[in-house]
Amino acid sequence: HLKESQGTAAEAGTKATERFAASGKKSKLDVPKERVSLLAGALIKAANDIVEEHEVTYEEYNALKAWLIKVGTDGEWPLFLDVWLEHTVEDVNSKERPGTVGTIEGPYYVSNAPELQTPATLEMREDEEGTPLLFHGDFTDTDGNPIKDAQVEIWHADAAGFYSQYAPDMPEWLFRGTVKADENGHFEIHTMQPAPYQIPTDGACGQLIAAAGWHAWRPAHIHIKVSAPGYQMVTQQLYFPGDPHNEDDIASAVKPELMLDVQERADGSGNEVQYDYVLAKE
Ligand code: MBD
Ligand code: FE
Repeated sequence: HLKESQGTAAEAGTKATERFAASGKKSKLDVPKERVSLLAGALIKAANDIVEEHEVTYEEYNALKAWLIKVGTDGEWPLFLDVWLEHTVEDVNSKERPGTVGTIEGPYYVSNAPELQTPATLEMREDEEGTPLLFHGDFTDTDGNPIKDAQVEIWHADAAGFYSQYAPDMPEWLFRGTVKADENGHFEIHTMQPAPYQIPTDGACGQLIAAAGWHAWRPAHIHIKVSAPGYQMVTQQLYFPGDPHNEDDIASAVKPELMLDVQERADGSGNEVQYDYVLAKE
């Protein structure tokens, strides 16, 4: 499947934009007037300060205007914001929460992925490329007691770096699932190790990256949302030691606590990793 076509940045961006518009997140636009004035004012001032400090020319101003318009027409506002801003929003908002560390959600989450009981196998194609990975762990509360009715929502890219529902010709729920832990809070998920991921290079974000001489890579990662009734949800990603992009993730979303300790399975059937979740009460 490494030859599957990626589709265009605008196709993926448009889907991400539509998905965001349809999600509950957008209905929370009732930010109080005082905060809007404070935050929008601070943002506008910061931009004006940059113009003054760096003596921005009209050529540069018009390049910016054209580029911002293209971010919208390519549907890349979710991508742009999640890559270059969400990490700080996540940091600021998770500081006080005890238990398992989180990181950004990114633009490619899809809610209501098929429910699977543990031990679960994520949907994949018959000749799926990659190294099999058995990902397992246990849920406890912050006192070390097992948690009942916990679930792991998991989504990740395939070995070619593509996400189902955001690239053409992929099964709808490929590498996406909602895995129910057992009554002891234990879960087991069979999947394939994802590959490093390059954000789309043919859209507005890719244009910025090329124009600035940056790179478009994120390290290989597995996206997770863990939850249980009465506990705070944790959104995070898990990473693989040795990935060259763990140190220079374009989305600044790697933390040491999110590094997996991957082992080869004794029977040679691929890799295995344990990662435990500690959830804080609501
Ligand atoms: C991704 O897969 C991702 O996780 C983030 C944060 C941004 C772009 C693509
Ligand atoms: Fe991702």
